[in-house]
Amino acid sequence: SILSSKDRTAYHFQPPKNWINGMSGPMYYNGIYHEFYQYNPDGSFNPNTSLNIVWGHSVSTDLVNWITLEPALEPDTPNDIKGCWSGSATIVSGDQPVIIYTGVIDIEKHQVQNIALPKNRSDPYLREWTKASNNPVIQSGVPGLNSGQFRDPTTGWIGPDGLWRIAVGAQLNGYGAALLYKSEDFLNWTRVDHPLYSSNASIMFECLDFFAVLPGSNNGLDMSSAIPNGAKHVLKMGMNFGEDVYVIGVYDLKRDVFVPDTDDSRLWPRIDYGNFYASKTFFDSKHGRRIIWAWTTETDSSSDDVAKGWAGIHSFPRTIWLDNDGKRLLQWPVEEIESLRRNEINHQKLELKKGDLFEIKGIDTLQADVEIDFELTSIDDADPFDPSWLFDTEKHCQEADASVHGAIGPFGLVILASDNMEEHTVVHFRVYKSQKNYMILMCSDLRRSSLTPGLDTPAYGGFFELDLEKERKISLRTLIDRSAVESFGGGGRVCIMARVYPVSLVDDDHQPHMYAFNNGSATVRVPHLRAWSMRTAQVSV
Ligand code: DQQ
Repeated sequence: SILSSKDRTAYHFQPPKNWINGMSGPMYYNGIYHEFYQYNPDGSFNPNTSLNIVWGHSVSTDLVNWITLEPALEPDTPNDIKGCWSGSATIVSGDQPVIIYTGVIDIEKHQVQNIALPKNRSDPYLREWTKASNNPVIQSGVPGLNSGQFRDPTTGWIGPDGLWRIAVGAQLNGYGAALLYKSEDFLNWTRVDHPLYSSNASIMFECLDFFAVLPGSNNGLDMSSAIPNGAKHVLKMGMNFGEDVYVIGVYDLKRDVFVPDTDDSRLWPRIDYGNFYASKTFFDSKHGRRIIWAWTTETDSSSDDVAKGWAGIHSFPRTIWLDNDGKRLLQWPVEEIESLRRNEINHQKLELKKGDLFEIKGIDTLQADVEIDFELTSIDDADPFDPSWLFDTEKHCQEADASVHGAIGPFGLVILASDNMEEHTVVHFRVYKSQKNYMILMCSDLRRSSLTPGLDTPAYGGFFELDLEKERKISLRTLIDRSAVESFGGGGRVCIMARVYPVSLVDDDHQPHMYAFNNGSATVRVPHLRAWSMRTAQVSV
């Protein structure tokens, strides 16, 4: 794959060098966005053996351009000597940022929770953090709790009793649990005798997140303040050490428990159906929105990563909110990304018959933002949908690639394509008729994305529901950023982040091709197609 620095992404977050993994404590405070991240100061390899993970720290005023600072937390006390693992930031009483994070205390990786406070709150970049004298503020010591699986405390939230609460991911009696703790001062914590939620759907919950949402409103809610009536709550869990799944439900304030709308974990949607894990949200009080972003791994070899000197990026920050029907979260790149757009191209009223390819020219096809609407000419002969397909969405994208004709679809984008199409990545839709509505399958198929052997090149997939009787339009937005392809289907109902390493892109003056295509029997119209070149952001100044 590409070993030169050329394949650094142009506008996705990554530090100047070395390995990063999950998010930690993202927050907005006093005009500055803070990105903290799991960072390996020793190189671009996975630190799970070196056990020397620090909290890398970068700051921004626009979520697009970032300044790299010195690490905020380093393993330098008995309470975190073997790693400063993930955690969260909470703005307490309106102006006091507090970090609560997991410390690894020995080579067996036993975990405790610690507090850190800014050394000097008048430093706009909050460069230095002081660890609380009463650390560890939370220890395992619970019957049935595996103290090696006890981490990633959430941002705190206030209950009607004025007490702070946080949840800590754990393995309790062999299964995933969100353990609940309460505090008056955010410094001294006591455990609540029951979990906020637990489930046998996973043996552990990593990187928990718990936040309130209002159906149909894309304004975020601040968990440091009282939550309006009618709000739903979302519990996000890192399941089976690799999938960020979310559950919409009700937070029962009296019993202090989370009650999911559905307990069937096979129906719990993923935040993103691609390479996206250890995500965190935070409330952005500047714009009144909730923002989510996640860790996206490399999918080339670890020797490639050592050679190129960096490994791991973060997805582009997305606004996240609850759909009108209260059944799905929607996500969309924060609008600040549009500051990177230049030389727009625009096509209207295209028509794509079966087998048609429409080449999209005139933009930088290596660093692009593409928005395309597909309008269906007919929906009557859609293939039938089987609800069991929801239990393994990737299978359907693997079984039927873009060459397999369906009644309606596949149609979508072919991107990062070499001249002879030997290398290409496909993002496409297929339309199915279900009992009471239409189900759309979105695939991001990486199987032909690179000629380099040994890469992880799946065909990611996710379903979303659309009422095509009301509107026969399916939208797609794809952010192309060299080795990152981030797609948003149906206005953000399904999101798929992916990594690709096409070798034909090594010589930069060679622009890959981009096409809109239709391989379904039914003709598809494209009322709007807009695309932009994307400038390179100042990501690690
Ligand atoms: N990575 C962190 C943990 C978290 C895991 C350690 C998620 O805190 O559970 O780097 O990938």
